[in-house]
Amino acid sequence: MDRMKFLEAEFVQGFIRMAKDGWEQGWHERNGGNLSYRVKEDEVALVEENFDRKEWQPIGTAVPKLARQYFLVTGSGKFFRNVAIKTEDSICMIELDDKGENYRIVWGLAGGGRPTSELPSHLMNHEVKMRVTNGKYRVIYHAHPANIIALTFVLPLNDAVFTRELWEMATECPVVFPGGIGVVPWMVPGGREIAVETSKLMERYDVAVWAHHGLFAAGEDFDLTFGLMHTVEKSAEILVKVLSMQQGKRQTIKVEEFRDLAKAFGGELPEEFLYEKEE
Ligand code: 2HA
Ligand code: ZN
Repeated sequence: MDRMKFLEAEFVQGFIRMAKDGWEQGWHERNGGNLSYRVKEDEVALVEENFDRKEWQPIGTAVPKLARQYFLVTGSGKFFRNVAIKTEDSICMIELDDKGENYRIVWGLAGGGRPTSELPSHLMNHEVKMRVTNGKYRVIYHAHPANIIALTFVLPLNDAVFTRELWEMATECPVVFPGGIGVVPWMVPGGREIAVETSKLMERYDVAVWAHHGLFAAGEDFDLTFGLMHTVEKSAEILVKVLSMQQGKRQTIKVEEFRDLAKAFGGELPEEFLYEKEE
């Protein structure tokens, strides 16, 4: 395969486009949010000649299953707004050591800096998702969409309630995230503890809410991961509108209708989310 300039590589272009799309959605005020992509071996080979390896730094957690893998990640304190404009200063590519305990920057953050403050959460989520999807999932995305955050002030912080309420607000939701959605209670961001809690939820879900903070989504590629974030936030927006118009819903999608939907799409929806509600 021909070697190429870093910024021309398709995976780098995909990363840039996703950051731009997230900014345009209004999900990334100031330095809010972060994005990471687990780079394929042939993609590493394609851009390797551009590398300038910096010194090893501790990750702050151990991800042994990700040893020696490469990731493209946003920088700590960097603005999504700038990813497409000042790419080399806003993102970096990192390499993990053979224990999965340290990383080093191999490209980017030209003006200095570190990878995202949520690196432990990103890497622990990657480690879980790589295992449970047999290596298929490569993208972890954290954003601050306003409507899903608003709901964490009025709904109980409970996986079943968030799943069911979001499923009800748009028929495509149970098709897009049939596994449901997890909820992490408020915690201090940026460390190992919140990373551990989030990665436990990622064993089962592709998407997890951080109460009063934002959303984490995981997926196979940029389109699917962005699309998941977008679908969840759109559904949250509809719920916020409904709750703003009147107390409760006049009508909604019923439990039997969810079962019909599952049948029509040849999937299954976990029964624990199809509980009977008190009217
Ligand atoms: O500023 O979103 O969670 C980046 C973040 C921290
Ligand atoms: Zn955040």
